[in-house]
Amino acid sequence: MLKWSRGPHRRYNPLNGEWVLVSPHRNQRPWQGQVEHVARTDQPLYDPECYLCPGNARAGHARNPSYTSTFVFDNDFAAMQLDTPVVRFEKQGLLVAETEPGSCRVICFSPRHDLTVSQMDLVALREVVNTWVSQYQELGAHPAINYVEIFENRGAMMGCSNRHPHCQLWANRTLPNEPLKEQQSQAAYQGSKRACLLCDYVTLECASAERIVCRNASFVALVPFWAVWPFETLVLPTRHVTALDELTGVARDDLAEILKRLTTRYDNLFGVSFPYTMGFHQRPTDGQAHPEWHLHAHFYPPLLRSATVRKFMVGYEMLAMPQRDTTPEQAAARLRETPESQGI
Ligand code: H2U
Ligand code: ZN
Repeated sequence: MLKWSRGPHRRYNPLNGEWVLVSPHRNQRPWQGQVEHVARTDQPLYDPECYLCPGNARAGHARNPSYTSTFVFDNDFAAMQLDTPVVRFEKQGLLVAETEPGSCRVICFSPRHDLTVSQMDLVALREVVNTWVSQYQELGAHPAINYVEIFENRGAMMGCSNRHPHCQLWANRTLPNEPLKEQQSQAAYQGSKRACLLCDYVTLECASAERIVCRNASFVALVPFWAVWPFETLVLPTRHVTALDELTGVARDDLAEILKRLTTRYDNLFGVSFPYTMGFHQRPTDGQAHPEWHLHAHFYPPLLRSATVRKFMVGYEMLAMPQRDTTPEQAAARLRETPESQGI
């Protein structure tokens, strides 16, 4: 990849079929744009104003129980409702709409208000993994639900409304756009090569190690060859697993472990509680086997070159294609150099 580390080029994302423009020579340009504030601030263990802390009031008349581990509730402002009847509207193929039944939940990771994934212990994180598995199974079993999206927004700049460690789950009837693109790519690859796209990709990446950040017995975290966000990573099981429910007990422990290690590296990279959006992509819950699907998590952190410079998808990126300056190889090397120990 040596000559590719200097000149402008584009890279193909085989998972979603899209291209990204890579311009390594632009890395040194001056920045006079907005400066973000993402300092690490001390949080109380319990915040009486927090709508996710145990025992506190939420919107409407709901009140959280005095939970001691994870806690799941139906989102009080759910974007979809399970009992929505399916109705379609169409005019000349130009005006098309469909009702969308679905369910939205919030999963609190811990009763502690002050923690982040990077700061939680492995026993507590394993409980989060267990909750993800059981929620995926429970909602996925509902006849109206064909896809379960589990995602976490972390930090105000990613639109997260609350510092309490939590994620969201949106489950609905149709495949959302991003999983749909990945479904089509993985099915096409499986059809033509009789192999799993991401199994083959993991094998390629592990052979070169250039973009690997860290790994354990069941998972690898890497900066994908086609990364768009500056420190974007992909967390993948190294053996073929279509969804969270197929992970063995050991692999569930290993998922908790690699998430802690990766998020600690993120925090240490810029010396702040690192903002990001992360989420899982996995087998649709439409009752089909979907052997083409390979479970993975995407991490999309917005920070660019320092803790205060943020990437926005605007201009050329909105109108033409995404672009990045730092190569995925440089980003992987920086993440690899960053220690995994707490409080650096
Ligand atoms: P974010 O931090 O990612 O915005 O998620 C918080 C969610 O919590 C958000 O979807 C919900 C919001 O609708 N919420 C409740 O369900 N009840 C409340 O009392 C406040 C917020
Ligand atoms: Zn709280």
